[in-house]
Amino acid sequence: MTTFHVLTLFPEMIVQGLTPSIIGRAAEKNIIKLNPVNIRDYTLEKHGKVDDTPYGGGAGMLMQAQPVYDAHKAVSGDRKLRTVYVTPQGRPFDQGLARELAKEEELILLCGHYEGIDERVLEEVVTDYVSIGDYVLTGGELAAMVIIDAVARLIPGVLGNETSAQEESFHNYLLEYPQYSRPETWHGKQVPTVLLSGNHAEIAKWRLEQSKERTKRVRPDLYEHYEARQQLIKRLSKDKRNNIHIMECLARGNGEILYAQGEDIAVYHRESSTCMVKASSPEGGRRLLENCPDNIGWYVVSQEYMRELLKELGYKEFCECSQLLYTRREPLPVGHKDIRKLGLESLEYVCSHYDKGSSAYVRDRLLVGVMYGAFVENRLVGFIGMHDEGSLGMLYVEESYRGRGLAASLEAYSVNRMLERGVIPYGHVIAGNEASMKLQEKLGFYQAKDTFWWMEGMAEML
Ligand code: 4FN
Repeated sequence: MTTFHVLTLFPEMIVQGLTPSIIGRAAEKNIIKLNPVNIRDYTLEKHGKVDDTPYGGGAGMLMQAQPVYDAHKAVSGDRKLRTVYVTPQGRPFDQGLARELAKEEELILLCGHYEGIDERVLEEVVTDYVSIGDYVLTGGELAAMVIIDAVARLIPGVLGNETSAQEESFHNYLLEYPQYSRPETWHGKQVPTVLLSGNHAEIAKWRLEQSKERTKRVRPDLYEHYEARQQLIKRLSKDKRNNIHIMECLARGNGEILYAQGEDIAVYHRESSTCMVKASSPEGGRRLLENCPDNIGWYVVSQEYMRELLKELGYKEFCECSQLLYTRREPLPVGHKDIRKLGLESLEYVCSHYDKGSSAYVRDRLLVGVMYGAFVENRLVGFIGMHDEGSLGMLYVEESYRGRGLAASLEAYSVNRMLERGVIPYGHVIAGNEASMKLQEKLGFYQAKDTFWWMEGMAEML
């Protein structure tokens, strides 16, 4: 459970601001915890004073170091917790930083008042300086609440399975298209006819055009990134089978271009700390790696020399695999009828049959709502899931239920769900798993020519 500690002079503001919202409901359900801490409770001054005038003169008052330090100590003890000071002098808050903060088990947010806080205590307790934008506020509480709202909704389970934040990331960093609801005519204004046509392809096309037009007009900075990603996708599509993992990462809107020089390309999927790399030569590959941050948890490479270069950097070969993709648009027939989306109640079952990931990872996949199970006589006997970076995997069917097409049904079922969301299903099959290769072939997946390697960083890189 993620805990948000908020050090503030106005704890009731945090409570009242967040309790009625979805975030408050998640706290009620113990998915997250809100812990507002009143800094004033920690002052050693007998009248409860927490502020004083600044040395060197100037207008207003400053929050003193002692109460802030002791409030922080009371929360953190001897632990080194990530501590965010919300301040106009901070790094601009954005969705990327929200995703990063959502990975923490515990966060401390420190809110300033008056003219701010004595610099000396900031030096000792703060790990991150974060700003929500350029305007003058009377206190940091609203900024802290903005951050909590944006971070908490990314925590699996906060929004519930149906509207998971993961699925929304398919927005691709474009602004929303205009939306309409009943009535069809209001103030003489007609709902655009295409939306009444029932033609889903036409509707999707219209919405994308509207999104692009709006983004280009009001946020040219966002649009530029979108265009760069689209262009790279187009270049990669010349060798779709070998590049689909990179293309899908970009197309789903959560791939960051770290490097793109000619045929040397590195795309980073931050949530899973996975960097997908395509190099055209050892020299190009070396230059590419020099331009990647050194704390990347995983690399996916498809050249032997890249594998070797990464070994030199301390990465270990995690697995060798083939890449497979499903390029058709038609859904696959699903033979087995009882396939259901799995929730947390299946955590133990999945963990006991899936040894490639931690139980925290499986829990996350279940909460995000991307795991499906096959049931026989109401008993779970196998499962499949989508990995955090977007590939299909974690396929398992109990020994005594094999040979009756359950694996094919599970995979067909998840392929169909992915097609509904407009993404191209692809996956990695570990070298030597002939049974899985046969299944992929039977379902109509194509195999990429290259061999792929997942390279794992050392634990201390993460
Ligand atoms: N604000 C600016 C320049 C100088 C001061 C401020 C200002 C609250 C304690 C900080 C403001 C804006 C975004 C925290 C603004 C934020 C705050 C934030 C904030 C009282 C001192 C103060 C940016 C206009 C040039 C007051 C601008 N994100 N001082 O607002 O805490 O997190």
